Amino acid sequence: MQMTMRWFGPDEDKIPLEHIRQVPGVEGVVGALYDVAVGDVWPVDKIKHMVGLAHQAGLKMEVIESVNIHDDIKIGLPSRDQYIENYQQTIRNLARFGVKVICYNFMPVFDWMKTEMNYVLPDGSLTMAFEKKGIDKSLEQVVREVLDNSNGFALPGWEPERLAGVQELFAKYKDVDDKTLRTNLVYFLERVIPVCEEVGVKMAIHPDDPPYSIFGLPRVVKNRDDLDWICNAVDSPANGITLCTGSIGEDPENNVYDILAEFTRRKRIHFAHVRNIKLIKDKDFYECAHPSPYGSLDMYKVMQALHDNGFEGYIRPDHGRFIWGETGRPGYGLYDRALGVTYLVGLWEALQKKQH
Ligand SMILES: [Mn+2]
Repeated sequence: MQMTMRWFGPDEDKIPLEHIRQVPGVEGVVGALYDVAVGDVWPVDKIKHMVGLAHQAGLKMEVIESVNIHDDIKIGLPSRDQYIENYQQTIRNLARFGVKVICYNFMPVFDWMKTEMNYVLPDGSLTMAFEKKGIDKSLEQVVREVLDNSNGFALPGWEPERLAGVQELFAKYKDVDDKTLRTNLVYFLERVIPVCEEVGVKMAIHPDDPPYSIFGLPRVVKNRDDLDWICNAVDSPANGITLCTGSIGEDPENNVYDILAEFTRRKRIHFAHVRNIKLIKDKDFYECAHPSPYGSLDMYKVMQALHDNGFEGYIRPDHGRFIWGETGRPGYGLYDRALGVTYLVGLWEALQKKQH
């Protein structure tokens, strides 16, 4: 297990690497380039600079989150071949600098969806929440509310330029149902997984957030059977999963612990996002503090499923609340994520010592 934290780069993240380095248990940061357009090749010099900054701070950078997939690949347009070629080159470029895992998702239009970016908890801390009534409005309004409440920070996967034409983007997906989206995912994987095998990189698909259809959009990474289907569709260790306990747990039908255990055993979980959520009613939820008593997930059982099945991948606390007066990019303050890290590292230590 290697504990990491997400870092948005020197221009995009107000948290310095030096502070992340001081969080006990953290060995590496999960990076990404935010000044490269989706679909373009990530240039070698930019990768070199970013990885170099992590190394200078005494941190590894072996995971990238995310190299986003161009909409044309998800829709299946003829232009996808050029974008896939670019993606292959990005994989090769990242491998040169020691990157081992690439996290990505295959969700149409939205990378994730929350309806409250600054939801106030009884203790005064702020968090993100999803309530169905919050998406019962026009697409433009939903997009505007998320972007307007980001506290001035760019949000991963929510490029304002791309979402400015949200209606046009939706129109492009009108003929894409679950079946077509699956076919397009396999088309993509069949072309990138051989490159990954060649250069020693593993792809890790993130589950849909939330793991059910919203706005009538297709969804293909929702549950155990979807993950099983993806692993078998291109049967290679390089074709793996970013298991996000929060996203998978947003559907109470999903048994998070069984899914973690099965795919860890099958050696397909290369990266784990470990966070707790509190389900309120009818799948509405908010992101709570990490410890089990605060949420709907038993975090001991989460870590146990990884530990007891031989997990060897990377972990990060997914999101954190804003506490102690901190402000910043929603979900990505330093303090609460650091508390999450130490809690998860503590659970891991207990599991290891119990075994001996
Ligand atoms: Mn996640």
